[in-house]
Amino acid sequence: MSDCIFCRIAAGEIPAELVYEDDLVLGFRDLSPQAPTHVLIIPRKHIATLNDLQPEDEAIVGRLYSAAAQIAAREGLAERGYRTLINCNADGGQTVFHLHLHLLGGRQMNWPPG
Ligand code: DGP
Repeated sequence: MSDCIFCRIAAGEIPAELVYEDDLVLGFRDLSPQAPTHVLIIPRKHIATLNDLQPEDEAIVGRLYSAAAQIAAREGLAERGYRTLINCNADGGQTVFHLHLHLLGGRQMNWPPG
């Protein structure tokens, strides 16, 4: 989608600091990091929210998580731990309507989240 900022990052039209790329997903550093490591992992395919997932997208969701684990290992977070999360719609705090998995690490995470 031409008016989607994450589609434009995936297309290379907007710069981002890429940390991971494969045939289904890519990972790049968040513009406004909330932790020492804050990476967004997105599908190449435009899926607006978690509500819009179709049965045929299940492989993409699996890949989002396996990419997150690989990035966490590369960033030295695996043993200490890290958090992954997907915000959905207004109450979930979603601001960019292209599905993305947040990977946060490098500090102690709080629970419950805000
Ligand atoms: P969410 O609130 O879950 O929709 O998270 C959207 C995240 O996207 C937020 O942490 C800031 C980040 N973000 C927004 N625009 C850009 C951008 O142009 N580049 C990058 N790298 N991150 C962005």
